[in-house]
Amino acid sequence: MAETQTKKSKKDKAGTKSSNAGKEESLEGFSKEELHSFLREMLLYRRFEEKAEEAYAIGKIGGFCHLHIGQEAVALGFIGPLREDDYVFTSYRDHTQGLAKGLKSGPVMAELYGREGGVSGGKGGSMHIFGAELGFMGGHGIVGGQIPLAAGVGWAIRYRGEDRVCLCYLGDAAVNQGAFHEALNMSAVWKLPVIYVVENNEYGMGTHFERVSALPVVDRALGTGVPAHSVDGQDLIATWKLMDELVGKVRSGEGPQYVDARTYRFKGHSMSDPVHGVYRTKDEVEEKKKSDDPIIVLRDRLFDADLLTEEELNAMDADVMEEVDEAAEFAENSPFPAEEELYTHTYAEINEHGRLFFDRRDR
Ligand SMILES: Cc1ncc(C[n+]2csc(CCOP(=O)(O)OP(=O)(O)O)c2C)c(N)n1
Ligand SMILES: [Mg+2]
Repeated sequence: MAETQTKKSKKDKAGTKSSNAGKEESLEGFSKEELHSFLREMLLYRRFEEKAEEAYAIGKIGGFCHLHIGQEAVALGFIGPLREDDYVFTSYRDHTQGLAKGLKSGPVMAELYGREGGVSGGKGGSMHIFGAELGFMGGHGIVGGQIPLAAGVGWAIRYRGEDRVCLCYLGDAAVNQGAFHEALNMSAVWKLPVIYVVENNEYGMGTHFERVSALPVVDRALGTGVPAHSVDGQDLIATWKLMDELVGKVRSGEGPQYVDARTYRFKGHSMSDPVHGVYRTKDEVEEKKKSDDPIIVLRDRLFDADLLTEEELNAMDADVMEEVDEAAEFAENSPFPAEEELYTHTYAEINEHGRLFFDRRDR
């Protein structure tokens, strides 16, 4: 993301400085240290994903790999205000949310590389980043599959009388799944402590949301009784503030909430897809990258408020680059899982007749 390093003055001259119109959420309430940590965190996600992209291109990562580039503020803005013992569920576009919930970059990268040191032992890959001990409940490849699971965890929280919160991310295309409506309805009836966040990046693979929905994303919770909100998901500060407020409501027993987080994917649907293809224009993507890059939006706001210098930004970037290089090195040095691992963490065993049967041995 060379653009992040571009000098502000240069950008101003070129007239390409990110437009902060409508993105003037006050920085009040955040210390300079906090704001710097936000920027560093989002830079880490970006550099991590760029490294994954590079590793995929040279065959170090195989299978599916969906990047979150462009959507970083949605990861940090919703997970940041949570407590360590809160839960997070997400879809297959899951690397940065795992990092945001506290997973280390080395084991996340090793999972992408399919190595033993990965967070899922190298057997889950990009779509199955997990960290149950940190409340990070995955990484789900079935569109909408995580929604009823999150409702189930919400129910468990209530049953145990805890004040934890469960955050459930889903893509815009997932609101057309039956499970979405069933889970939201039950969540409202039982006042479950779940916050459903739609990462509304406008597309489900190559299909624009308007082609598959008569109503906008924010209205799709209508009829379930779950209160709905819409936020500029490219504005970290606005996103963080909204989430902070919602977490307070949910923790105090008000029941579920629903958020339409308006965002945009800067890369193709997955690593095997073109950046724009025929479903959106190159200009559309370029325009969004210029006006709506969440890292540039925050960076420029800090520059404008004299809360960040070029030197500080460069040092921050060098620091995350080093962390990401170390993550790749960690992945590289981790062995592939042993062959016997094919038979662990699975429900199946081969019985004496050579047939596959369900098995609960390792659970
Ligand atoms: C039940 C199901 N149907 C279809 C697919 C194939 N599929 C994978 S991703 C995807 C699009 C999902 O888009 P969205 O929910 O908007 O998430 P995004 O990729 O934009 O993050 C589809 C249809 C799937 N994985 N699961
Ligand atoms: Mg989408």
